[in-house]
Amino acid sequence: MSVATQPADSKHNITGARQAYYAKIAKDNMTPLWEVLKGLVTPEPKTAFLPKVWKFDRVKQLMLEAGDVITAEEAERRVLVLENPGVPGKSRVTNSLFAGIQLINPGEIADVHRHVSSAIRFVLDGSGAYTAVEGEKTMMEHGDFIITANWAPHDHGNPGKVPMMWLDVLDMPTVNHFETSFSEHSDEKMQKTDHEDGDSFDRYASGVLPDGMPAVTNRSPVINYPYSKMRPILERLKKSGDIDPRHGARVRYANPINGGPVLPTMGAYLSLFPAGFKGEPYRATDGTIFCCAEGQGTTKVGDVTLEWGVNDVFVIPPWKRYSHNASKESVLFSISDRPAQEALGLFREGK
Ligand code: 1HN
Repeated sequence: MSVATQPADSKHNITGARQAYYAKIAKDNMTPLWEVLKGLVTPEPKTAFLPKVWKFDRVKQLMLEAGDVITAEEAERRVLVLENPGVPGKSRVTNSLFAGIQLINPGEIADVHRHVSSAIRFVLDGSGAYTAVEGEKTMMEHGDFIITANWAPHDHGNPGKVPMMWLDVLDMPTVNHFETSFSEHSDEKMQKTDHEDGDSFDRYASGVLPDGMPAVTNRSPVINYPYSKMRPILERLKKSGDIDPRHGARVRYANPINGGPVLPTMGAYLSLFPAGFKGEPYRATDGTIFCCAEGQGTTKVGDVTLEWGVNDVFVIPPWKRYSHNASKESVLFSISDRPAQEALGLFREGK
């Protein structure tokens, strides 16, 4: 008997009738919204992702062991995925972002490829290695922030003497959410680099722009934002007292053409916290990945306290209230999908 033709007095059997009806409509690939509505349209953001810190001492040891079990060439990219413990098996650190640590040993290369996913690198440990992006070969130094935009050819190599490690963050889960992934491998092992190291920074981020250049505005033309250039700016902010009670003395990595985010899908900041900084609480809808470039401190997220030091990486899920404390003068890099949320009108922040 269908629900519609049930006599009014059959209330006692309503559950059975509904179940039968649900089973029936399931065969037509339909399901009742009223059974799932509350879980779909939540009054506040709901997340299965958890706060978590990866300590660099341990990460470094495990990365070096990865160097014993596989070459960079065999792996294509020798990366250990930072898996959020709340959502294992999905290669995600937040719902929209991938994070991993990459190792290139002396003498190794990671050859040329490109993909729709944009990537950023934040350099952790070592020196003497390079990343080549769109014809610019940039040497990697601790704290450098390197972008590889959508479809930009890129390769890495380590002609130096020590292992090189960095944090990779990609918008891959976002690209895969839209089911828009393309990728291709080049036959070249290394791309031809006809732009000297630092070319894109000097060319586009020095207060002038090449005249007549078409203004590409949805991504930054700068390949590397070197730590050696960013760190003194934080010092200026600190000295002039431009210190946000939540975020410290903070700069946003910008597209020098229009001041917008470096990439449409990911935005990044660099924050300095004076020694003894006790941050006010903050929360926002963008799950955020932090990496400590200098110093030592803790970040309180709800009942959890994450302790961090140099090169540790930690993640704060969306809409979880957190506050930073620095025992020493500290610098934190951070990255999230905030530009994407803002473009879609989704971003919210608060106390
Ligand atoms: C990738 O292409 C790189 O080019 C690093 O260095 C990490 C993680 C997932 C997919 C592609 C790289 C990656 C990646």
